Amino acid sequence: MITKIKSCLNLTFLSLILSLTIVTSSCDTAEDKLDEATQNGEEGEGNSEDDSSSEDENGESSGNDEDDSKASSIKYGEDFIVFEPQVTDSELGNWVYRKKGDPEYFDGSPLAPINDDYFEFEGNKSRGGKEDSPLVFKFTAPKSGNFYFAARLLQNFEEGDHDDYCNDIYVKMEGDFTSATDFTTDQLKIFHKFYGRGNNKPLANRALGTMRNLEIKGKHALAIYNFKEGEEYTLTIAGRSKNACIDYFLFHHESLKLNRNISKVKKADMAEVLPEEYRPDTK
Ligand SMILES: [Ca+2]
Repeated sequence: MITKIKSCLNLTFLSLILSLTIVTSSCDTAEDKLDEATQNGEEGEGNSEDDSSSEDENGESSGNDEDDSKASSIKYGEDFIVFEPQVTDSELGNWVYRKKGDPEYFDGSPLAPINDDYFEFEGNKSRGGKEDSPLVFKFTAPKSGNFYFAARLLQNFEEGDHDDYCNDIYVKMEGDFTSATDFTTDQLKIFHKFYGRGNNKPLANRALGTMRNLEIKGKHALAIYNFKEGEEYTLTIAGRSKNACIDYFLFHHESLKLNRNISKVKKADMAEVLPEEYRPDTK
């Protein structure tokens, strides 16, 4: 009898444990569900993070709005192409986009940088260095023939710099072109120094001027490319000397004879000596 009661109690105890186990396991299930819910919640937060990152993207797009404020496009004429460095999609690396209001920005005189902005190279030394921070520009030739290449230059000198410092970059060209200068086509396809000098008459130590010469193995010549109408070309520039600043680039067809205007004036500022249509459009 006692044994029977014991077995009965054991059975009751067992069923109690079983029930508890079921309750507990159902609690686990509930916890699991809570966990799942939390995970979902986290995923939800993740989503909201995604949302916030899309807000960031929007933020970036407001950054892009800022970019828009610096946005510039390639201006095509019948026989010229002009563009500011900020049209590039490349990573800027050691190039800095300077705009009026930046404490480092230099206004220039008598003609300020077009659109009150320019790119300044902050790598290397002011006397030069190796190719750094390449920027790529793609454009289509509006006409066949020989195009001179020029860049409006600002030499943002530092104390002690010579006037031939901060005055060069590297350039190379890709596409279906031939050389129209003293260098071979193959030489124009790899980086070489492209340099100029500023007009420092109105200023003691800073100048806006023109880059238009290549230097290859001690030889100097104008940068002239023979393009084919409708073909796309890729110009790549890279930083060479620190504090060399580029306001804009111009390819001008030889029939325009613009190079004469630049050659007539010592240390000419291309923006000053060429008609206004050969400058980038202003905003
Ligand atoms: Ca500019």
